[in-house]
Amino acid sequence: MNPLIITVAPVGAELTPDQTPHLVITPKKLGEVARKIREAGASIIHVHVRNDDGSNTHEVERFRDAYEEIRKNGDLIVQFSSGGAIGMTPEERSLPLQLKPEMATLTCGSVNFGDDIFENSFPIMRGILSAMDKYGVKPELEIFDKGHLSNARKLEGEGLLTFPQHVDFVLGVPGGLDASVQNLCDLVDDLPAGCTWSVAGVGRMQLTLAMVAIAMGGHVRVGLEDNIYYSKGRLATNEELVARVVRIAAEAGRPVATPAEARQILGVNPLDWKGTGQKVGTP
Ligand code: KMH
Ligand code: ZN
Repeated sequence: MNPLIITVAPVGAELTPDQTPHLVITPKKLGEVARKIREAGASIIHVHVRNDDGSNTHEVERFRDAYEEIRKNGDLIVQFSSGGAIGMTPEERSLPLQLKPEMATLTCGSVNFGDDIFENSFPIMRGILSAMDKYGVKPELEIFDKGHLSNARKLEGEGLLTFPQHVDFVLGVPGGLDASVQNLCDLVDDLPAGCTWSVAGVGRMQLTLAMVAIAMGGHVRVGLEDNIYYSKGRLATNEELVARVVRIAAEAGRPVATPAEARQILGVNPLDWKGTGQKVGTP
């Protein structure tokens, strides 16, 4: 069985500190969480950053500090969010890519997002892709709705993407495709040949879809960005969400990928980081 890649999204942009005491705010705390989730079995960390007061930011310096703290705490693949928070400009969302993270997300289309719209027009997607291309960042295609795969094909037709790619199905956002097993199977059927995929179920479907992905040979994203509960009424930590997936994978006979194995599976460039404290994004 192919090794299971576990991605953790510990922060997100929608959570507020009053919802859970486990929301990570400072880069230092993010580094500590990176160490804990690595020890638990994760291989990718999906990064959003916050100001000290908990509000959202997409400032390059904050990403630099976060990247550095993660690197001090181990070898996780670092994946920046290029989605940011609702209301951020496309330019703001692209700027941290200059730090050359190994990976970054590319949401493949606009989608209703609660009462808001998460805007990803073709010009926005082209702009983010061209920054990724410039800085050698591997995209993870975020698919919130069925049509987003068609949009990715259109970008391929324009020569801006090549397949296969790594794809993450984010299911259950209010306004996006529901988090059902049937929807996941339909999306997997529709994937271009050779793509690898993971699933991020929002809310209580996180666990169900993780179990289904383990059985189907896909990969899994967990973390407080998508779900803050371990079970009904009981708040989760990121590391215990990982530990549960690792236990289920073990029962299913699925080995868990180390970051080095995940780099190989995904074709991510090896670490350009040579030691604790080195600034990233400098030649
Ligand atoms: N916060 C959402 C509006 C991403 O990280 O690329 C977008 C998001 C997707 O979280
Ligand atoms: Zn995100």
